[in-house]
Amino acid sequence: MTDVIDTPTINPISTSRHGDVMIVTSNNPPVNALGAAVRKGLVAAIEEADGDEGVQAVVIRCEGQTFFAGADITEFGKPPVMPWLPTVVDTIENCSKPVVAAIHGTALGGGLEVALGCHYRVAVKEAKLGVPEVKLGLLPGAGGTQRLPRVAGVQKALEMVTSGAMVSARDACDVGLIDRIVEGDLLQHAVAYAEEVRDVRPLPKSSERDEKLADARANPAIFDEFRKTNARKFRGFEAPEANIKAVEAAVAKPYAEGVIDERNLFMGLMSGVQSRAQQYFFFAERKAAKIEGIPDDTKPRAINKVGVIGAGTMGGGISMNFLSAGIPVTVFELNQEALDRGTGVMRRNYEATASKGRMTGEQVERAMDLLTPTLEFDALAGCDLIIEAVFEQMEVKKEIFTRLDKVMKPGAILASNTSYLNIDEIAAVTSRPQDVVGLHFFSPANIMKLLEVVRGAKTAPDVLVTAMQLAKKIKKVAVVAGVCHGFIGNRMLMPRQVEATKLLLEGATPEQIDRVHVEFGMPMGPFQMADLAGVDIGWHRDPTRIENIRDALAAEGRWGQKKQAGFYDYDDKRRPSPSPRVQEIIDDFAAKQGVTRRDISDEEIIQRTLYTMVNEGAKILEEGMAQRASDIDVVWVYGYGWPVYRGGPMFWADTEGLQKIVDGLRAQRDQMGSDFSFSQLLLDKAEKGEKFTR
Ligand code: 3H9
Repeated sequence: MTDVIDTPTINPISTSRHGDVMIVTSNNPPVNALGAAVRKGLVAAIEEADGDEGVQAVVIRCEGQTFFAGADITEFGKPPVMPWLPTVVDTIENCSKPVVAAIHGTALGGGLEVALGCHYRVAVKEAKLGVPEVKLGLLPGAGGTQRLPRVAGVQKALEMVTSGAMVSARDACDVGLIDRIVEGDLLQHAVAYAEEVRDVRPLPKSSERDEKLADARANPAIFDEFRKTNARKFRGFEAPEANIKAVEAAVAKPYAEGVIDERNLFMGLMSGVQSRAQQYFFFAERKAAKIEGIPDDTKPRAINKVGVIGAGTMGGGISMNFLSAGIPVTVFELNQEALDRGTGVMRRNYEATASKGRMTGEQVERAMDLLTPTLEFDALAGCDLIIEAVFEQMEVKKEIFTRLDKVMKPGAILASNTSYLNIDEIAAVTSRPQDVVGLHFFSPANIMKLLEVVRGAKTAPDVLVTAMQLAKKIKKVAVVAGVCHGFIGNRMLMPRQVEATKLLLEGATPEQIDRVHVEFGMPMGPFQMADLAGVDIGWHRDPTRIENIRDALAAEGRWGQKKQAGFYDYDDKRRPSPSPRVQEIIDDFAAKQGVTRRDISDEEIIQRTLYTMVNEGAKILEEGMAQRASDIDVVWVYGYGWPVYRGGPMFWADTEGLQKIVDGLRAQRDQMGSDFSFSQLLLDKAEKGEKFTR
């Protein structure tokens, strides 16, 4: 590795004086990432303060929306530019004058490490602090894993480094991460604080403290307990374990040795495919919000009131998103019983959240107060956005949209939560197709982060912009999809299901196929998913028409978990076990179709189920149904739990090698008689040695 000495032209770091306090200000929009110029400027500023007798203390602060949001992720993978962040943090800590961090917005990753290098930290009460490196497949690599446990304690540090979650200024203050919370003018308070501590010597250095390590030194078993408690959460990820090891080193070794372990662990993660996948995904998620072909200055429509048609599982979950964001919702149902049931479920869901301490009773009431249940269709008229969430039947949807067209005020957005149906056909029954859009929420809609925004042929640009901005407001990640059967996510699910079912006939069991998917990192396999969603979903409801295994199960009432029988048998606690009856059904079909059963390898299961998905993803891309390959990955990570450390199906395809995928698919088609068509884009890219993602 060669070091590059950078000579930035614009210095984002400026200094000024307030009496004998030097104020060091970073102005590096949008998030004050600690890029090379910032790092260089910080070191220069500290050296200036050190060398100037007129300076008695230093305040480090940031302009704009936030304190430093961490290392500049766009620099990762490029040749390192001096000075390194660890050097910057050490320089700050070794300053001969007290340095105070003045924190607003978020102090994240390297940003929090800079704050930990400072001798004191003051923050506004709205500030949040965290070390989200684990979400990028990394660890805090600028001394953070060594200083954090010394300042906040080992248990808190373990929680923070392995979850990446932010803590509030109040919590941070409670554990000693923040010295003072201030209200009003942050800079003024920080300068006053600096004046108070200007003569304190020796200066408190995070790296030299070890009183908070004592408990863990006396009881090193806490690390294995922590691993055990969180084993499920960390399954498949490399970074949490490396983070734990680094904190373990902080406890077991002197600081100078601990940082060497930290560096080695950091470099190990950085060179691995998981962190590459997770960094890729960080940008994929942000790119998804950008809509191609729409002018940047397109203004969103105001959404102050939302209407939801249907108070069932979907409608209720959708409503909760808006209520939680403080947006009033009118929910419509056909009869009082359904309405009461729906509102009851919403209240119980909120109360369950409150009982886990994630909401206060007051917040529950505030959310529920924003809900207006109604049996009057006309009561929806004043809403700015209507989301229809009734059954997946085109005729029903058309009828609703015809009524909406008559009732709704001009400019209202009319959305359907359909998961498969043609938005253009629905829009065509209205006189305002430009106002119609698909908003496909994923179940449970109040929890799942994904929102597919389905762009109809006539959907107006400002409707799309509104949908994307609203998604952010209700804490969803939105991806634009084109009109096609199943849009992005469900469309790719179909070939996977077809292939998984064929594998059953050829000799695999539901247990084997599901296990292979879970080992791959999915939260559940295709048959566990079918049992959870309902084997009867999409069933033609004619018990005499048995054309496949699913029909046979549905005809026998094996509708999945809800009936305690589906692809698995379930006990009273919904614990699954392999079903002899299902095996009989599979054997019967295999015999009827003359399929010779054989041993199926785990590798074959991965190839056949996932390669066909990739092929479908490539078709979606070539047809323009997704704007970019990374959008497909966002859909799969947030909508179906694809393991983020594998980036998403398209990123994974690139790591697998597109030629290998094409060869695998060819073998599948020739030997197994699989009857899919190839994506030309996949064939072309494989031939040219290209990738879907960068
Ligand atoms: C680290 O620190 C490693 C060290 O421990 C060790 C080093 C040796 N770099 O999210 P937004 C961009 S690892 C570069 O939409 P928000 C982002 O791509 C780092 N760019 O805003 C977007 O660009 P665009 C640990 C970054 O208000 C724009 O800023 N830190 C970075 O919803 C706005 O972002 C993290 O992981 C970055 N670090 O949320 C923090 N961060 O406009 C990551 C953002 O072109 N950042 N950008 O699409 C965040 O969590 C959120 O951005 C934040 C603001 C909460 C700060």
